[in-house]
Amino acid sequence: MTIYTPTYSSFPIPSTNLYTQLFRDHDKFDTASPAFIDNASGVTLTRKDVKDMTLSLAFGMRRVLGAKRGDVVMVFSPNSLSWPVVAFSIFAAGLCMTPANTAYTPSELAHQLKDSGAYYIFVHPALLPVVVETLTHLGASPAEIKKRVVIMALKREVEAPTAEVDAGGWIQLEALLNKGSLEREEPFDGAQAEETVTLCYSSGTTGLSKGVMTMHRNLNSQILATCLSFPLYAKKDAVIGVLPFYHIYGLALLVLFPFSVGVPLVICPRFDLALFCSGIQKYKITAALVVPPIMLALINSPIPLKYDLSSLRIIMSGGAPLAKALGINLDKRLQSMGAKADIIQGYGLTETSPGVTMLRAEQAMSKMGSVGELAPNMVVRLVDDDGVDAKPGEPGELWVRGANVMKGYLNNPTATADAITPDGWFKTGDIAIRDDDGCFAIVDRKKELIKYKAFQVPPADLEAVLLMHPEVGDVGVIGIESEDRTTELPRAYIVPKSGYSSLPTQGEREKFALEIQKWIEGKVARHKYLRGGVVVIEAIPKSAAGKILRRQLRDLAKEEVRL
Ligand code: 4UV
Repeated sequence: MTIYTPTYSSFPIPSTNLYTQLFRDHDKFDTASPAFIDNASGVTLTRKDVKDMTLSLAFGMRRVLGAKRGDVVMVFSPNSLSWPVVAFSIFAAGLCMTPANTAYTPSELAHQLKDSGAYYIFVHPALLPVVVETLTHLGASPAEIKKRVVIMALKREVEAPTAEVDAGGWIQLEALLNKGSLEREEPFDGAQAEETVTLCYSSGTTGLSKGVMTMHRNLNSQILATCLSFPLYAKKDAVIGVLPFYHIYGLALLVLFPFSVGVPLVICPRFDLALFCSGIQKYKITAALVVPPIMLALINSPIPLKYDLSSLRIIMSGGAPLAKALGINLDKRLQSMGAKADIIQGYGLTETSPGVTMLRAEQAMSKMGSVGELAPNMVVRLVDDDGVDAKPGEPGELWVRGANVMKGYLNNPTATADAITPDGWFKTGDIAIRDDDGCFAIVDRKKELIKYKAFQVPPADLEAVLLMHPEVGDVGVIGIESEDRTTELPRAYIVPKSGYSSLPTQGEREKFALEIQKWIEGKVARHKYLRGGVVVIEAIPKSAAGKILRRQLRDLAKEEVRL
């Protein structure tokens, strides 16, 4: 068996809870320095603010709300100043956080809510209607809804809560603050390292979204590994936080990592290129963590030219493949603007908390397109379909073992057993090649997951919704490459209920396809829309066991003209 090991030395993973890890060096840093800054308003939380509020809110969660150790709390909010405070409080109070994608429709949110068993929901005021509709649909009474929902906004971040929210008598975040401090009332026992601290949702290699049981120790390991592979320094660096905090990439590398090393995070509620660039200029941002579509916008839009981006020293892409040309073009554009940053790439998964590999800054140019070296405390194998080692230099499925690998999928021992071998190898479903310098390139994806601009689109989700359409007999969903080759687009192959021959002309089939494409809008989150089109076919190719043969659909896609 060939096992590839990192060049970084391994280190012991602290067996404390994540709260302790985050605040371990708190007193070493200037506690009056900014920890989180709202990019739009400039409102700032100092490190002291964050610590005080965290302990106070953790107390409020336990003693005012009545949450008990291990309870699951949902967070449903775009990036905001209160986001890290709520997250840190959940960790401090010994609760478990399940952050939800803010684009979710009520039925998607209901799946995560039921599956995770979350009782309390911390929600941004603008998303309250989605939560109310979800809970009502799940049978909660108006009184119960009022007990479970907390409006997630701090007085200092909103002018005033919206009249509707205020009038509704909802529990406000502020009402849970200043009632006491968890530190004084309930000292930590430091024995939670193996407990689940977050439940982010991922479909893994197959099926519907599942709760990924990430342990305190997984995230402790991620934080310490990032200190080696992507070092940031207090007083020198500042990071811009535009990626969604509910996704493991944003959560680990924006919410947790900069804070734990004393570096401020400038928070953007959503991606707005002008606000993003003005934030870089205003706060002299040194590190930007992005996804390839943001890099594309930085290259192609005239907006960045209006700003001074010369403070940037490093830009990291992740979540989806970064084409070498994209990196090179961004480098050129930055240089044309008098800026110079190392453009690197990280690779990981929700299930690996997330870091598996990261390119070193000094290799940015020479290895552009590579996802870099293995992270500390992780080992990998590259294997073929039978679990046999790929020959050196040849592609194979990447299997990973080590400190970042999740405990398993919540309430789903079958999916866990399919994903993790008895000797601890997690099967990523990604095909990689390793070069002679120990750097990896992700060359293909074996699993069914589609990534639309780094957002997960599980085909099974879309198939289940499409089967609810009265005219859909059978369906298979795959991802196709966009014309500009920058992302995958979800595409559905559909067999009409009345049979293929019931739509004998191309015109009828196209009309049906367009109807379906429109019908799905509003029923699923926007990133799952069928941007890759709908194609009517005679039969969905399936194995003897009834499994959709997606490879055959992908072959079909290569031959077809996009509708
Ligand atoms: O579960 P998930 O949605 O997780 C992520 C995690 C992203 C990152 C980004 C930067 C990091 O440093 C890091 O540690 C983690 O997206 O989706 C996991 C799948 O996304 C694809 C791959 O198919 C994973 O199985 N993916 C993620 N990053 C890359 C990638 C990449 N750099 N290149 C190609 N595919």
